[in-house]
Amino acid sequence: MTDWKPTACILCECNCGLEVELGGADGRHLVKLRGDKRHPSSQGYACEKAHRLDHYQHGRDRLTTPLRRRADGSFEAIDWDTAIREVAARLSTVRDTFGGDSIFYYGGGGQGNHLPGAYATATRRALGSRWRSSALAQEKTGEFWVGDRMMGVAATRADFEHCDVALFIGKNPWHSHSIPRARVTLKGLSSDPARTLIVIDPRRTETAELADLHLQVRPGGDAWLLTGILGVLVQEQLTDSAFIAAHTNGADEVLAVLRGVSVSECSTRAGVDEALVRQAARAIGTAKALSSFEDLGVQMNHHSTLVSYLHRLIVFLTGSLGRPGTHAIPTTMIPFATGGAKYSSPVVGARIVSGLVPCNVIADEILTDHPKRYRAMLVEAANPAHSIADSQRMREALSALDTLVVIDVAMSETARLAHYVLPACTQFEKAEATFFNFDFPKNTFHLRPRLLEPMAGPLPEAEIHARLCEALGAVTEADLAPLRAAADAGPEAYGQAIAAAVMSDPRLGAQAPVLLYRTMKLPDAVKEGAVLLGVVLRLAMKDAPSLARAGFGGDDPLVVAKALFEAILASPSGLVFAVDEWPDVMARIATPDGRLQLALADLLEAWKALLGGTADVADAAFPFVLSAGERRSFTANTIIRDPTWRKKDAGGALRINPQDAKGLGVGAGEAVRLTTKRGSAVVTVELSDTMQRGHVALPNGLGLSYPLEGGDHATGVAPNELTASEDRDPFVGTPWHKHVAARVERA
Ligand SMILES: Nc1nc2c(c(=O)[nH]1)N[C@H]1C(S)=C(S)[C@@H](COP(=O)(O)OP(=O)(O)OC[C@H]3O[C@@H](n4cnc5c(=O)[nH]c(N)nc54)[C@H](O)[C@@H]3O)O[C@H]1N2
Ligand SMILES: Nc1nc2c(c(=O)[nH]1)N[C@H]1C(S)=C(S)[C@@H](COP(=O)(O)OP(=O)(O)OC[C@H]3O[C@@H](n4cnc5c(=O)[nH]c(N)nc54)[C@H](O)[C@@H]3O)O[C@H]1N2
Ligand code: SF4
Ligand SMILES: [Mo]
Repeated sequence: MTDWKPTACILCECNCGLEVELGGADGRHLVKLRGDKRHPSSQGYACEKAHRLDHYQHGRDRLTTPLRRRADGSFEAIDWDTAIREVAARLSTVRDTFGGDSIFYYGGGGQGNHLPGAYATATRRALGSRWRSSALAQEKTGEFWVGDRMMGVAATRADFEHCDVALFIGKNPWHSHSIPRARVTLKGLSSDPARTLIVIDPRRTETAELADLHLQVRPGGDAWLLTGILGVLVQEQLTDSAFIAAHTNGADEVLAVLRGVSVSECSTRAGVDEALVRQAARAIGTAKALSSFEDLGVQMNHHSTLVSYLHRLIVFLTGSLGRPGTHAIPTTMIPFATGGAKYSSPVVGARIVSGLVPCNVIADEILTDHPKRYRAMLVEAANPAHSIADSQRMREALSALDTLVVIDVAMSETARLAHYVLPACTQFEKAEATFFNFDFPKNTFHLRPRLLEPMAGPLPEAEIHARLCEALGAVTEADLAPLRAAADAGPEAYGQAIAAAVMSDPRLGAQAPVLLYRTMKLPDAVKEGAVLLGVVLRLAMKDAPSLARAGFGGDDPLVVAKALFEAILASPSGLVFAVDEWPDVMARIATPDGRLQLALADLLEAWKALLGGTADVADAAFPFVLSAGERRSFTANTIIRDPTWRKKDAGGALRINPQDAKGLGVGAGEAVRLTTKRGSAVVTVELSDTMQRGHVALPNGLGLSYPLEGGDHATGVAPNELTASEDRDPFVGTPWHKHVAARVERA
């Protein structure tokens, strides 16, 4: 009999529920894995990557002890007391000398772990740290900014299960997922003659292979293509005029532009046959229910924020919001995307969306003598030395800091540059959860109990932050003692005591995560879930009707929060925490007058400038367009560092069209030199007729140093050795990783 234990996959934001059998010599290996049918969102689904998770748990470069950098750059092991004392002392010295806002926080969670970010709020507040960022500021901030201004809400999600027309723009969900049970949903769309799957991608991706209509856009041509589609919608009267009249402002200005565009010219500039553009636009315009999703292919590309705006126009002009099969605004566990851009970064004045400094300006905010520069940095569950554009410059910036502290499970590229490295338990050695569930009308949440006892050395982030806050003097034993006493008296007394403490004293309010973690009585397997009590209390105050429909009703938010919290603890395979109704969506539009704002002056101006401008001319020295960082079968950012986990494409080949390869005189598996204005690398090629001519693609997450036989060894190319930080969106600073001018030569 197999002893299946519930957990979740940590390799993409779907976090499919898994069941795992432990085994191996020490009983700590993840030997058998399968999808967990009881998980309310994934329902037993899992892709091929999940089966290889033992490579994460047993990485050879796992950190087992705190490390301190020596003067010669090497590391020495230190004990936890020394590490916490010295880190707290160094960071508080930076705070006292230059102000807490010179301490920058980066990360807080990857694809499977968002509890660290919740605990880190206590440390950040103890330090007075204000500025922060994460990978979201190199992908989603353009979409959030546009969403916030048009809807008063950063983002929507789409109901691909029930739509009759599905549109993916720069998104390959066959591999990258991001929607529950992606392959099941895609196959359902593809096999049903009554439904239409439309894919906009320069490459004939696995998703495009399933599509009814593949619009094989010229790389970077999406603004033209979406304009062409919008032009057909307006010129052929396929818009939803009743919806436009009832719910939008500013339509006239947008429609005036679209009445004047030449669909034929747009199609030419986009590199797509005009008949196909018209066919796709008609399918979109006559859809009963349109669902759409834009992702990195456009969000990390030229005109990215403009494209997010044009995409929103397609959704709103067709009235594809607030009905089954269209777009929705789900109830989320935390409001992690706020959208608004009310202030700008302290050194270069970059627009800050959702509270996140654009990743591409971080180096500029450090490498300067500006008095407001960042002097120290706390990096947690992220690898910015590898994942942010221009690795060379990021390394220079990270090395220029007074203090760099990295909390990670493994010796990452960023940890190698740190003054202190603090080892964290893996995501199977502690309770974990993410805040990336956006399903509608039912949304789910999954607190996974720990699967394995922690090993000696690493600590959960909750414990690390608690110790740091204690060492900083932000939480004292005198604060904790009464709460412990209340916990002894029972849950009622505890709830009242903690609520009274955090509401009466702002200092304690700031330390709520630590107070909860230190004093709540919880089983060891879910101890790190303590912070969720505060999270669900906020939810109970904000989204009571949605919680009530999921079975967590009541007039007193404290009682509702307690019931939901207990249900979370008692649901090791996840639970439905919110049930919405479609009419809720329109009621959630949070613009001042409750209407969708279609005319955004700055984006309209950029759009008109594009339409009136001449075509870009490629630099003859760099005739190829490189997409640096494609999602493939065995890529998962830098979560799994061991290259042997990759069952396919072990070396991370450069994909190139066979005709282009022939022109260069290179054959399959041969090496080429790939050069951009920023760097150069040698890489083997994979000939693929899925690539259009002139377009080449490198996978993401490769080029990691890893101890193999004969010493540290990097497999494949680290994509950001080839990207430049100035290549970014003019509005929100998102990088153009998918559109890097490159040269390919025989090596
Ligand atoms: N297997 C796997 N899955 C993952 C991840 C992973 O590392 N590996 N990472 C997760 C994360 S963090 C994210 S953000 C998502 C990202 O998910 P996706 O955005 O789907 O991932 P990418 O493969 O980077 O880019 C998508 C597509 O953009 C296309 N593209 C390139 N240039 C253009 C262009 O000019 N126009 C258009 N329209 N398309 C273009 C590429 O051909 C590619 O098919 O994936 C998540 N899922
Ligand atoms: N050129 C190019 N660059 C890109 C992209 C691209 O397409 N092209 N994609 C971008 C995107 S969309 C994203 S999301 C980012 C991803 O890049 P990052 O946000 O930097 O994150 P990851 O690569 O996921 O790194 C996760 C880190 O967390 C560590 N880790 C794993 N588990 C735990 C844990 O439990 N606790 C702690 N403390 N650490 C843990 C891992 O060892 C690893 O060092 O990359 C971005 N960079
Ligand atoms: S990689 Fe994503 S889709 Fe695949 S099993 Fe893991 S969470 Fe699910
Ligand atoms: Mo991402």
